[in-house]
Amino acid sequence: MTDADCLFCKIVAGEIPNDTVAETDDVLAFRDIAPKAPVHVLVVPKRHSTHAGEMAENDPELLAQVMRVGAEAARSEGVEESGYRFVFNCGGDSGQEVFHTHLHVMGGRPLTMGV
Ligand code: DGP
Repeated sequence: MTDADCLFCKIVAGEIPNDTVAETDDVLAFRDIAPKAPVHVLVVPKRHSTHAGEMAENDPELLAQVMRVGAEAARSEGVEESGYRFVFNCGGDSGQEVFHTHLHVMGGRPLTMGV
């Protein structure tokens, strides 16, 4: 399922260019357009869903794939040893701006709780 108005569905469909880091049949990982750390990769399921909390209930296997690809991206981006952060924003108060499930993988410098 895709949402015609969804930015990340358009990236998955190739309608908007992206800097791809990794891709599987079900998941795409690409660099964030406004990185908040030296490494900032977004990992998205190709199938549309609103956020990770929804996926955890409706499609936990695909959510696990998203996290696996995130861990592989951390390794390929060179931050596995130094450490990195996984972030899922879920809904408005979390700061979520794009309402298509995405995992932020951030690293490359010491991170604070404020990022
Ligand atoms: P969030 O606030 O959790 O919804 O994060 C959305 C992220 O998406 C934010 O860090 C910026 C990123 N972003 C927004 N538009 C684009 C885009 O067109 N391309 C890419 N690569 N990233 C985008």
